[in-house]
Amino acid sequence: PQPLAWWQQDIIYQVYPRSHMDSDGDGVGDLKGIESKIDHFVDIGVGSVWLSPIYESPMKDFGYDISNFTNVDPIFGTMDDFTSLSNALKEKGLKLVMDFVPNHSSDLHVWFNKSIHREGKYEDYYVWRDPKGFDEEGNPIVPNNWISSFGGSAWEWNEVREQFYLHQFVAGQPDLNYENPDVLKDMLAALKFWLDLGVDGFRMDTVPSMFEDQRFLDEPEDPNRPPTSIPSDHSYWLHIYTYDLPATRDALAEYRKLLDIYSLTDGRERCMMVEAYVNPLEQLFLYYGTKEKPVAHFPFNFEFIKRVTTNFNGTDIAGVVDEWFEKMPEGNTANWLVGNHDQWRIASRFTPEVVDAFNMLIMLLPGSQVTYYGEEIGMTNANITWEETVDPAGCQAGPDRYQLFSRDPERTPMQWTGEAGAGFTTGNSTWLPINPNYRELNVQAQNEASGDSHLKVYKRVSALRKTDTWRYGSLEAHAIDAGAAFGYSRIYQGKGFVFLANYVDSNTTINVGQEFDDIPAQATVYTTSVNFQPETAVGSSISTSSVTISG
Ligand code: TEU
Repeated sequence: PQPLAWWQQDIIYQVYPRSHMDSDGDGVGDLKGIESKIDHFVDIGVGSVWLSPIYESPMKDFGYDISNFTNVDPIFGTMDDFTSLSNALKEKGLKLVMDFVPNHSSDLHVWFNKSIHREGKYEDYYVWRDPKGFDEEGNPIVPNNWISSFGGSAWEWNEVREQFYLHQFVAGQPDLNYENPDVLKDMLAALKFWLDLGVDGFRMDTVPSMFEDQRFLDEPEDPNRPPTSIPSDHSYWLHIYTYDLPATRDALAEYRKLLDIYSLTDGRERCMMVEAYVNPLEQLFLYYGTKEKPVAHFPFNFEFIKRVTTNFNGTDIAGVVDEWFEKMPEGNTANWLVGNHDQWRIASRFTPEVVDAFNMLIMLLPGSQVTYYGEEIGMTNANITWEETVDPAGCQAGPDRYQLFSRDPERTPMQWTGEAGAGFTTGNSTWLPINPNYRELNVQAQNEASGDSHLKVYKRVSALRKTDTWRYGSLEAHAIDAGAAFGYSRIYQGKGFVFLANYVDSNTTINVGQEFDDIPAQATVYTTSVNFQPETAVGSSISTSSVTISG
């Protein structure tokens, strides 16, 4: 069998830099902090670290609003700190993946200032439109009904240029105009800057937003929108003129080409993963591109987030797995994840008891895997009050609705120890409150636990990804006992393992040999259940004939 590339085999670990580790006591995580925690990455067996944006930014969207694409923000450190981190990761055999935000810059980027003043080639670097007219009070009327993801119109008036500019997120994130080929050229140069520093890959932010239909027509109302829907929940209008236009993939293919040049030159594979919340799967899979014109190595698989909701069971899980493998065009790699900095944490979306089940589920399926920091210890959403809310998605929703939209709860500082500051900071305050459950729920406690812990389970399971059974094993996956459970077997050359999870509050007895084909006598069964039972711990060799998972 073909050897797997690093991004296929080894876990990709997402670090949200503000919340990972604070080296200077200012309450915000930084690059030196991340470097000081490399042992943790090694300890849990991940293979690469993806950093959410660390670029210069006024932080209106906490780094996703970039004022200089080729420098590090002082809150995170210096370029020297970056080089030091990059070298330190390399020394341990870890890859470095950076976030890249192709769709927009900050309104404080020099390009935007030049664009406001119509300076030279920058005049059309952003999406500028005349007002539709002026109302009785003389206020300019927006060009059309396009809305921002965070609520309200996507158009912001600029007094100086006397035009509106487009922003699909906060007003401080003006949309770059990819109709202008110079924009792509300059953005490629920014990407090249980081490639020259040895970066191994990129996560491309909100790519479907890159192009807009040039007729600037009103979006039609979504016929299926619930009567209570509000603009910021994305279901108010359809997004046919502002989202997922075919030109997007042509531009991304140019980014990919640049990566491939680097890979071909020195034989180190550079990887591109793209963030695209797109339905249906056939449409999402276009982001893989083709053999002749590759686009992404993979578009993130958000299906477990979108389709596995409160009252899910094994049938829902099986549905996601089946559909992905059925529809994914041949020659591509699947990928699995259950969280990121925009989504509630697993323990809070469901219950803390399913943390291991989800970690195992996504780590042992064939395909790439992404872990959001803190999921290895089952961190939970923090309770953030309206006064403490800083995320623009929460702030713009207002005091009555912020809890529905704010992404602060899943972005709180990493819980390293039970000491004051959670081992995250020596300072007295942090940019977001530390979840008070850090006293019990932290890396140190889970490492030292006498019994099992989320962390111990995670480590054992991540070690399995380094075996040939995981690498090359077959996959047989299905719901069991009418959806009470879900499981899969992975078999390679007469060896194998079975993953079984019970999702209901009652016992399920599973005859593994009957449920799955060709189970070797010495297969290892990895079970988990709603009530985590240390006796049936992960990786214990259990007789394969019959396994009871208690609910
Ligand atoms: O998110 C893009 C995106 O689709 C978001 O609108 C997402 O649906 C939302 O955050 C859910 O609340 C990316 C980044 O992941 C996000 O953090 C940024 O805020 C956004 O782009 C703008 O750069």
